[in-house]
Amino acid sequence: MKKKVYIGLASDIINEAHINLFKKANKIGKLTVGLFSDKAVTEYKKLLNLSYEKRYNLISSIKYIDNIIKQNEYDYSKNLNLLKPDFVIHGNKWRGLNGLSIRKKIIQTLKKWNGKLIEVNYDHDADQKNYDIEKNILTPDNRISKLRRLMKSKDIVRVLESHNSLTGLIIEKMAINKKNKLKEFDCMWSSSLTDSATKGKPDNQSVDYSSRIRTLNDMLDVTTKPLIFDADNGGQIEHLSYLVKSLERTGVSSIIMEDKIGLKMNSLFSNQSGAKQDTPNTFAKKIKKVCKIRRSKDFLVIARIESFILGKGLKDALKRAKIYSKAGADAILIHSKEKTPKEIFQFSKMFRKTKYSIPLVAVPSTYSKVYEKDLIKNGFKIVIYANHLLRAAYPAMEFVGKKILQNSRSFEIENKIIPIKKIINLIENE
Ligand code: SPV
Ligand code: MG
Repeated sequence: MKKKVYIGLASDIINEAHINLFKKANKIGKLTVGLFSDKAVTEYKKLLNLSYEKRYNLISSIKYIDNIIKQNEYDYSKNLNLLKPDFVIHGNKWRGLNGLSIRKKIIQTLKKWNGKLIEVNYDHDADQKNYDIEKNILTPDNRISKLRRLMKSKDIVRVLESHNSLTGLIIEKMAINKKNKLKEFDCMWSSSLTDSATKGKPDNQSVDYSSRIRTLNDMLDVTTKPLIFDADNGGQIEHLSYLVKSLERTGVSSIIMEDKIGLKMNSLFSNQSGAKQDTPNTFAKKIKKVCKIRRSKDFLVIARIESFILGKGLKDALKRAKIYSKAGADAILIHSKEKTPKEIFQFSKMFRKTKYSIPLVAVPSTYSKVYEKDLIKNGFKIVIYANHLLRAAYPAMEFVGKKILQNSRSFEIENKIIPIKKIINLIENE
């Protein structure tokens, strides 16, 4: 009987090295490719630029591959136990923070039926080429679709505020290993509060959309992760189509609009007496408009409800959520400035029972004790840490400035700041 060979594939580029590998595997026996789902990929590295379906199409015409199945976890065990291949072929570089433990598990699993792991030499040149090509296939469309794909493949999409390219790079590159799984921020949040504060202006729309979009361009230039744009109330309905067009062209994945009118005021101010909420039906028109004018269905419109911020209560919030969902919103951000998530959890409990239920977004700035697992349990699909990088940077900069003044030199703070070399290495020289 023909031997069975298995190769796990988590790439959106097929190069010569891959083809040679498939060819070799096909000579040994019947080749099954376990194509990694988005979920499996994000367990150990960043989401790929191409969706599972696009990657499936890409490899389905390769004649050396006899069979393609989905591998839904980085851990190979499930598919290996199902298929019992004689051989697994893999490059001799094991990526990801837990790559080596995955390798060990493959060897152990294969042992059960005398199967073997074959490791082939890793091709550095091909890998570098892949990296270069990968950058080029990051079209705005590919980036736009990443948020929806993440919502499908993750328990919760973790979003962190970014106000410039450097914070974008921090979000792009930071990852930790927790319980043998990769943990990272999936997406950037372009916050009106921190973008304005970075420019020394109040969060009242004095920084106009042109300036906001310039910041977006800077961030998107050097990153590959998706971005959600805080559009305040979206501005005039007559101007929305120009805004949406610019956002889609730059590769932004989502617009969040809040249902407030008049001079904009940040929602975390305790005194909201000057702030007014739009009528639900007028605001719904803005949602409908975005749905109509967006080019990509993957460009998500998220409606932000300010009822709790303005003391209007649960009933008003639920009434609005239903109207906004009916108007075509892809998700609801239910905002709150309470110390606990009690009111947003009450909201989600009721809302999720209705036929208008759509994914929920939380911004736990004031109720920061809440764990992500509790947000997940209560039906939240996106969590936005809305201002934290700026809040971290500001006191650090003040501290250093003061210390230089006090000491009349900078030596004392050398061990509190990163070496210049590290900053240089942070930035890729293309
Ligand atoms: C922002 O980050 O700009 C937001 C969230 O809109 S909040 O500051 O809570 O209004
Ligand atoms: Mg804002």
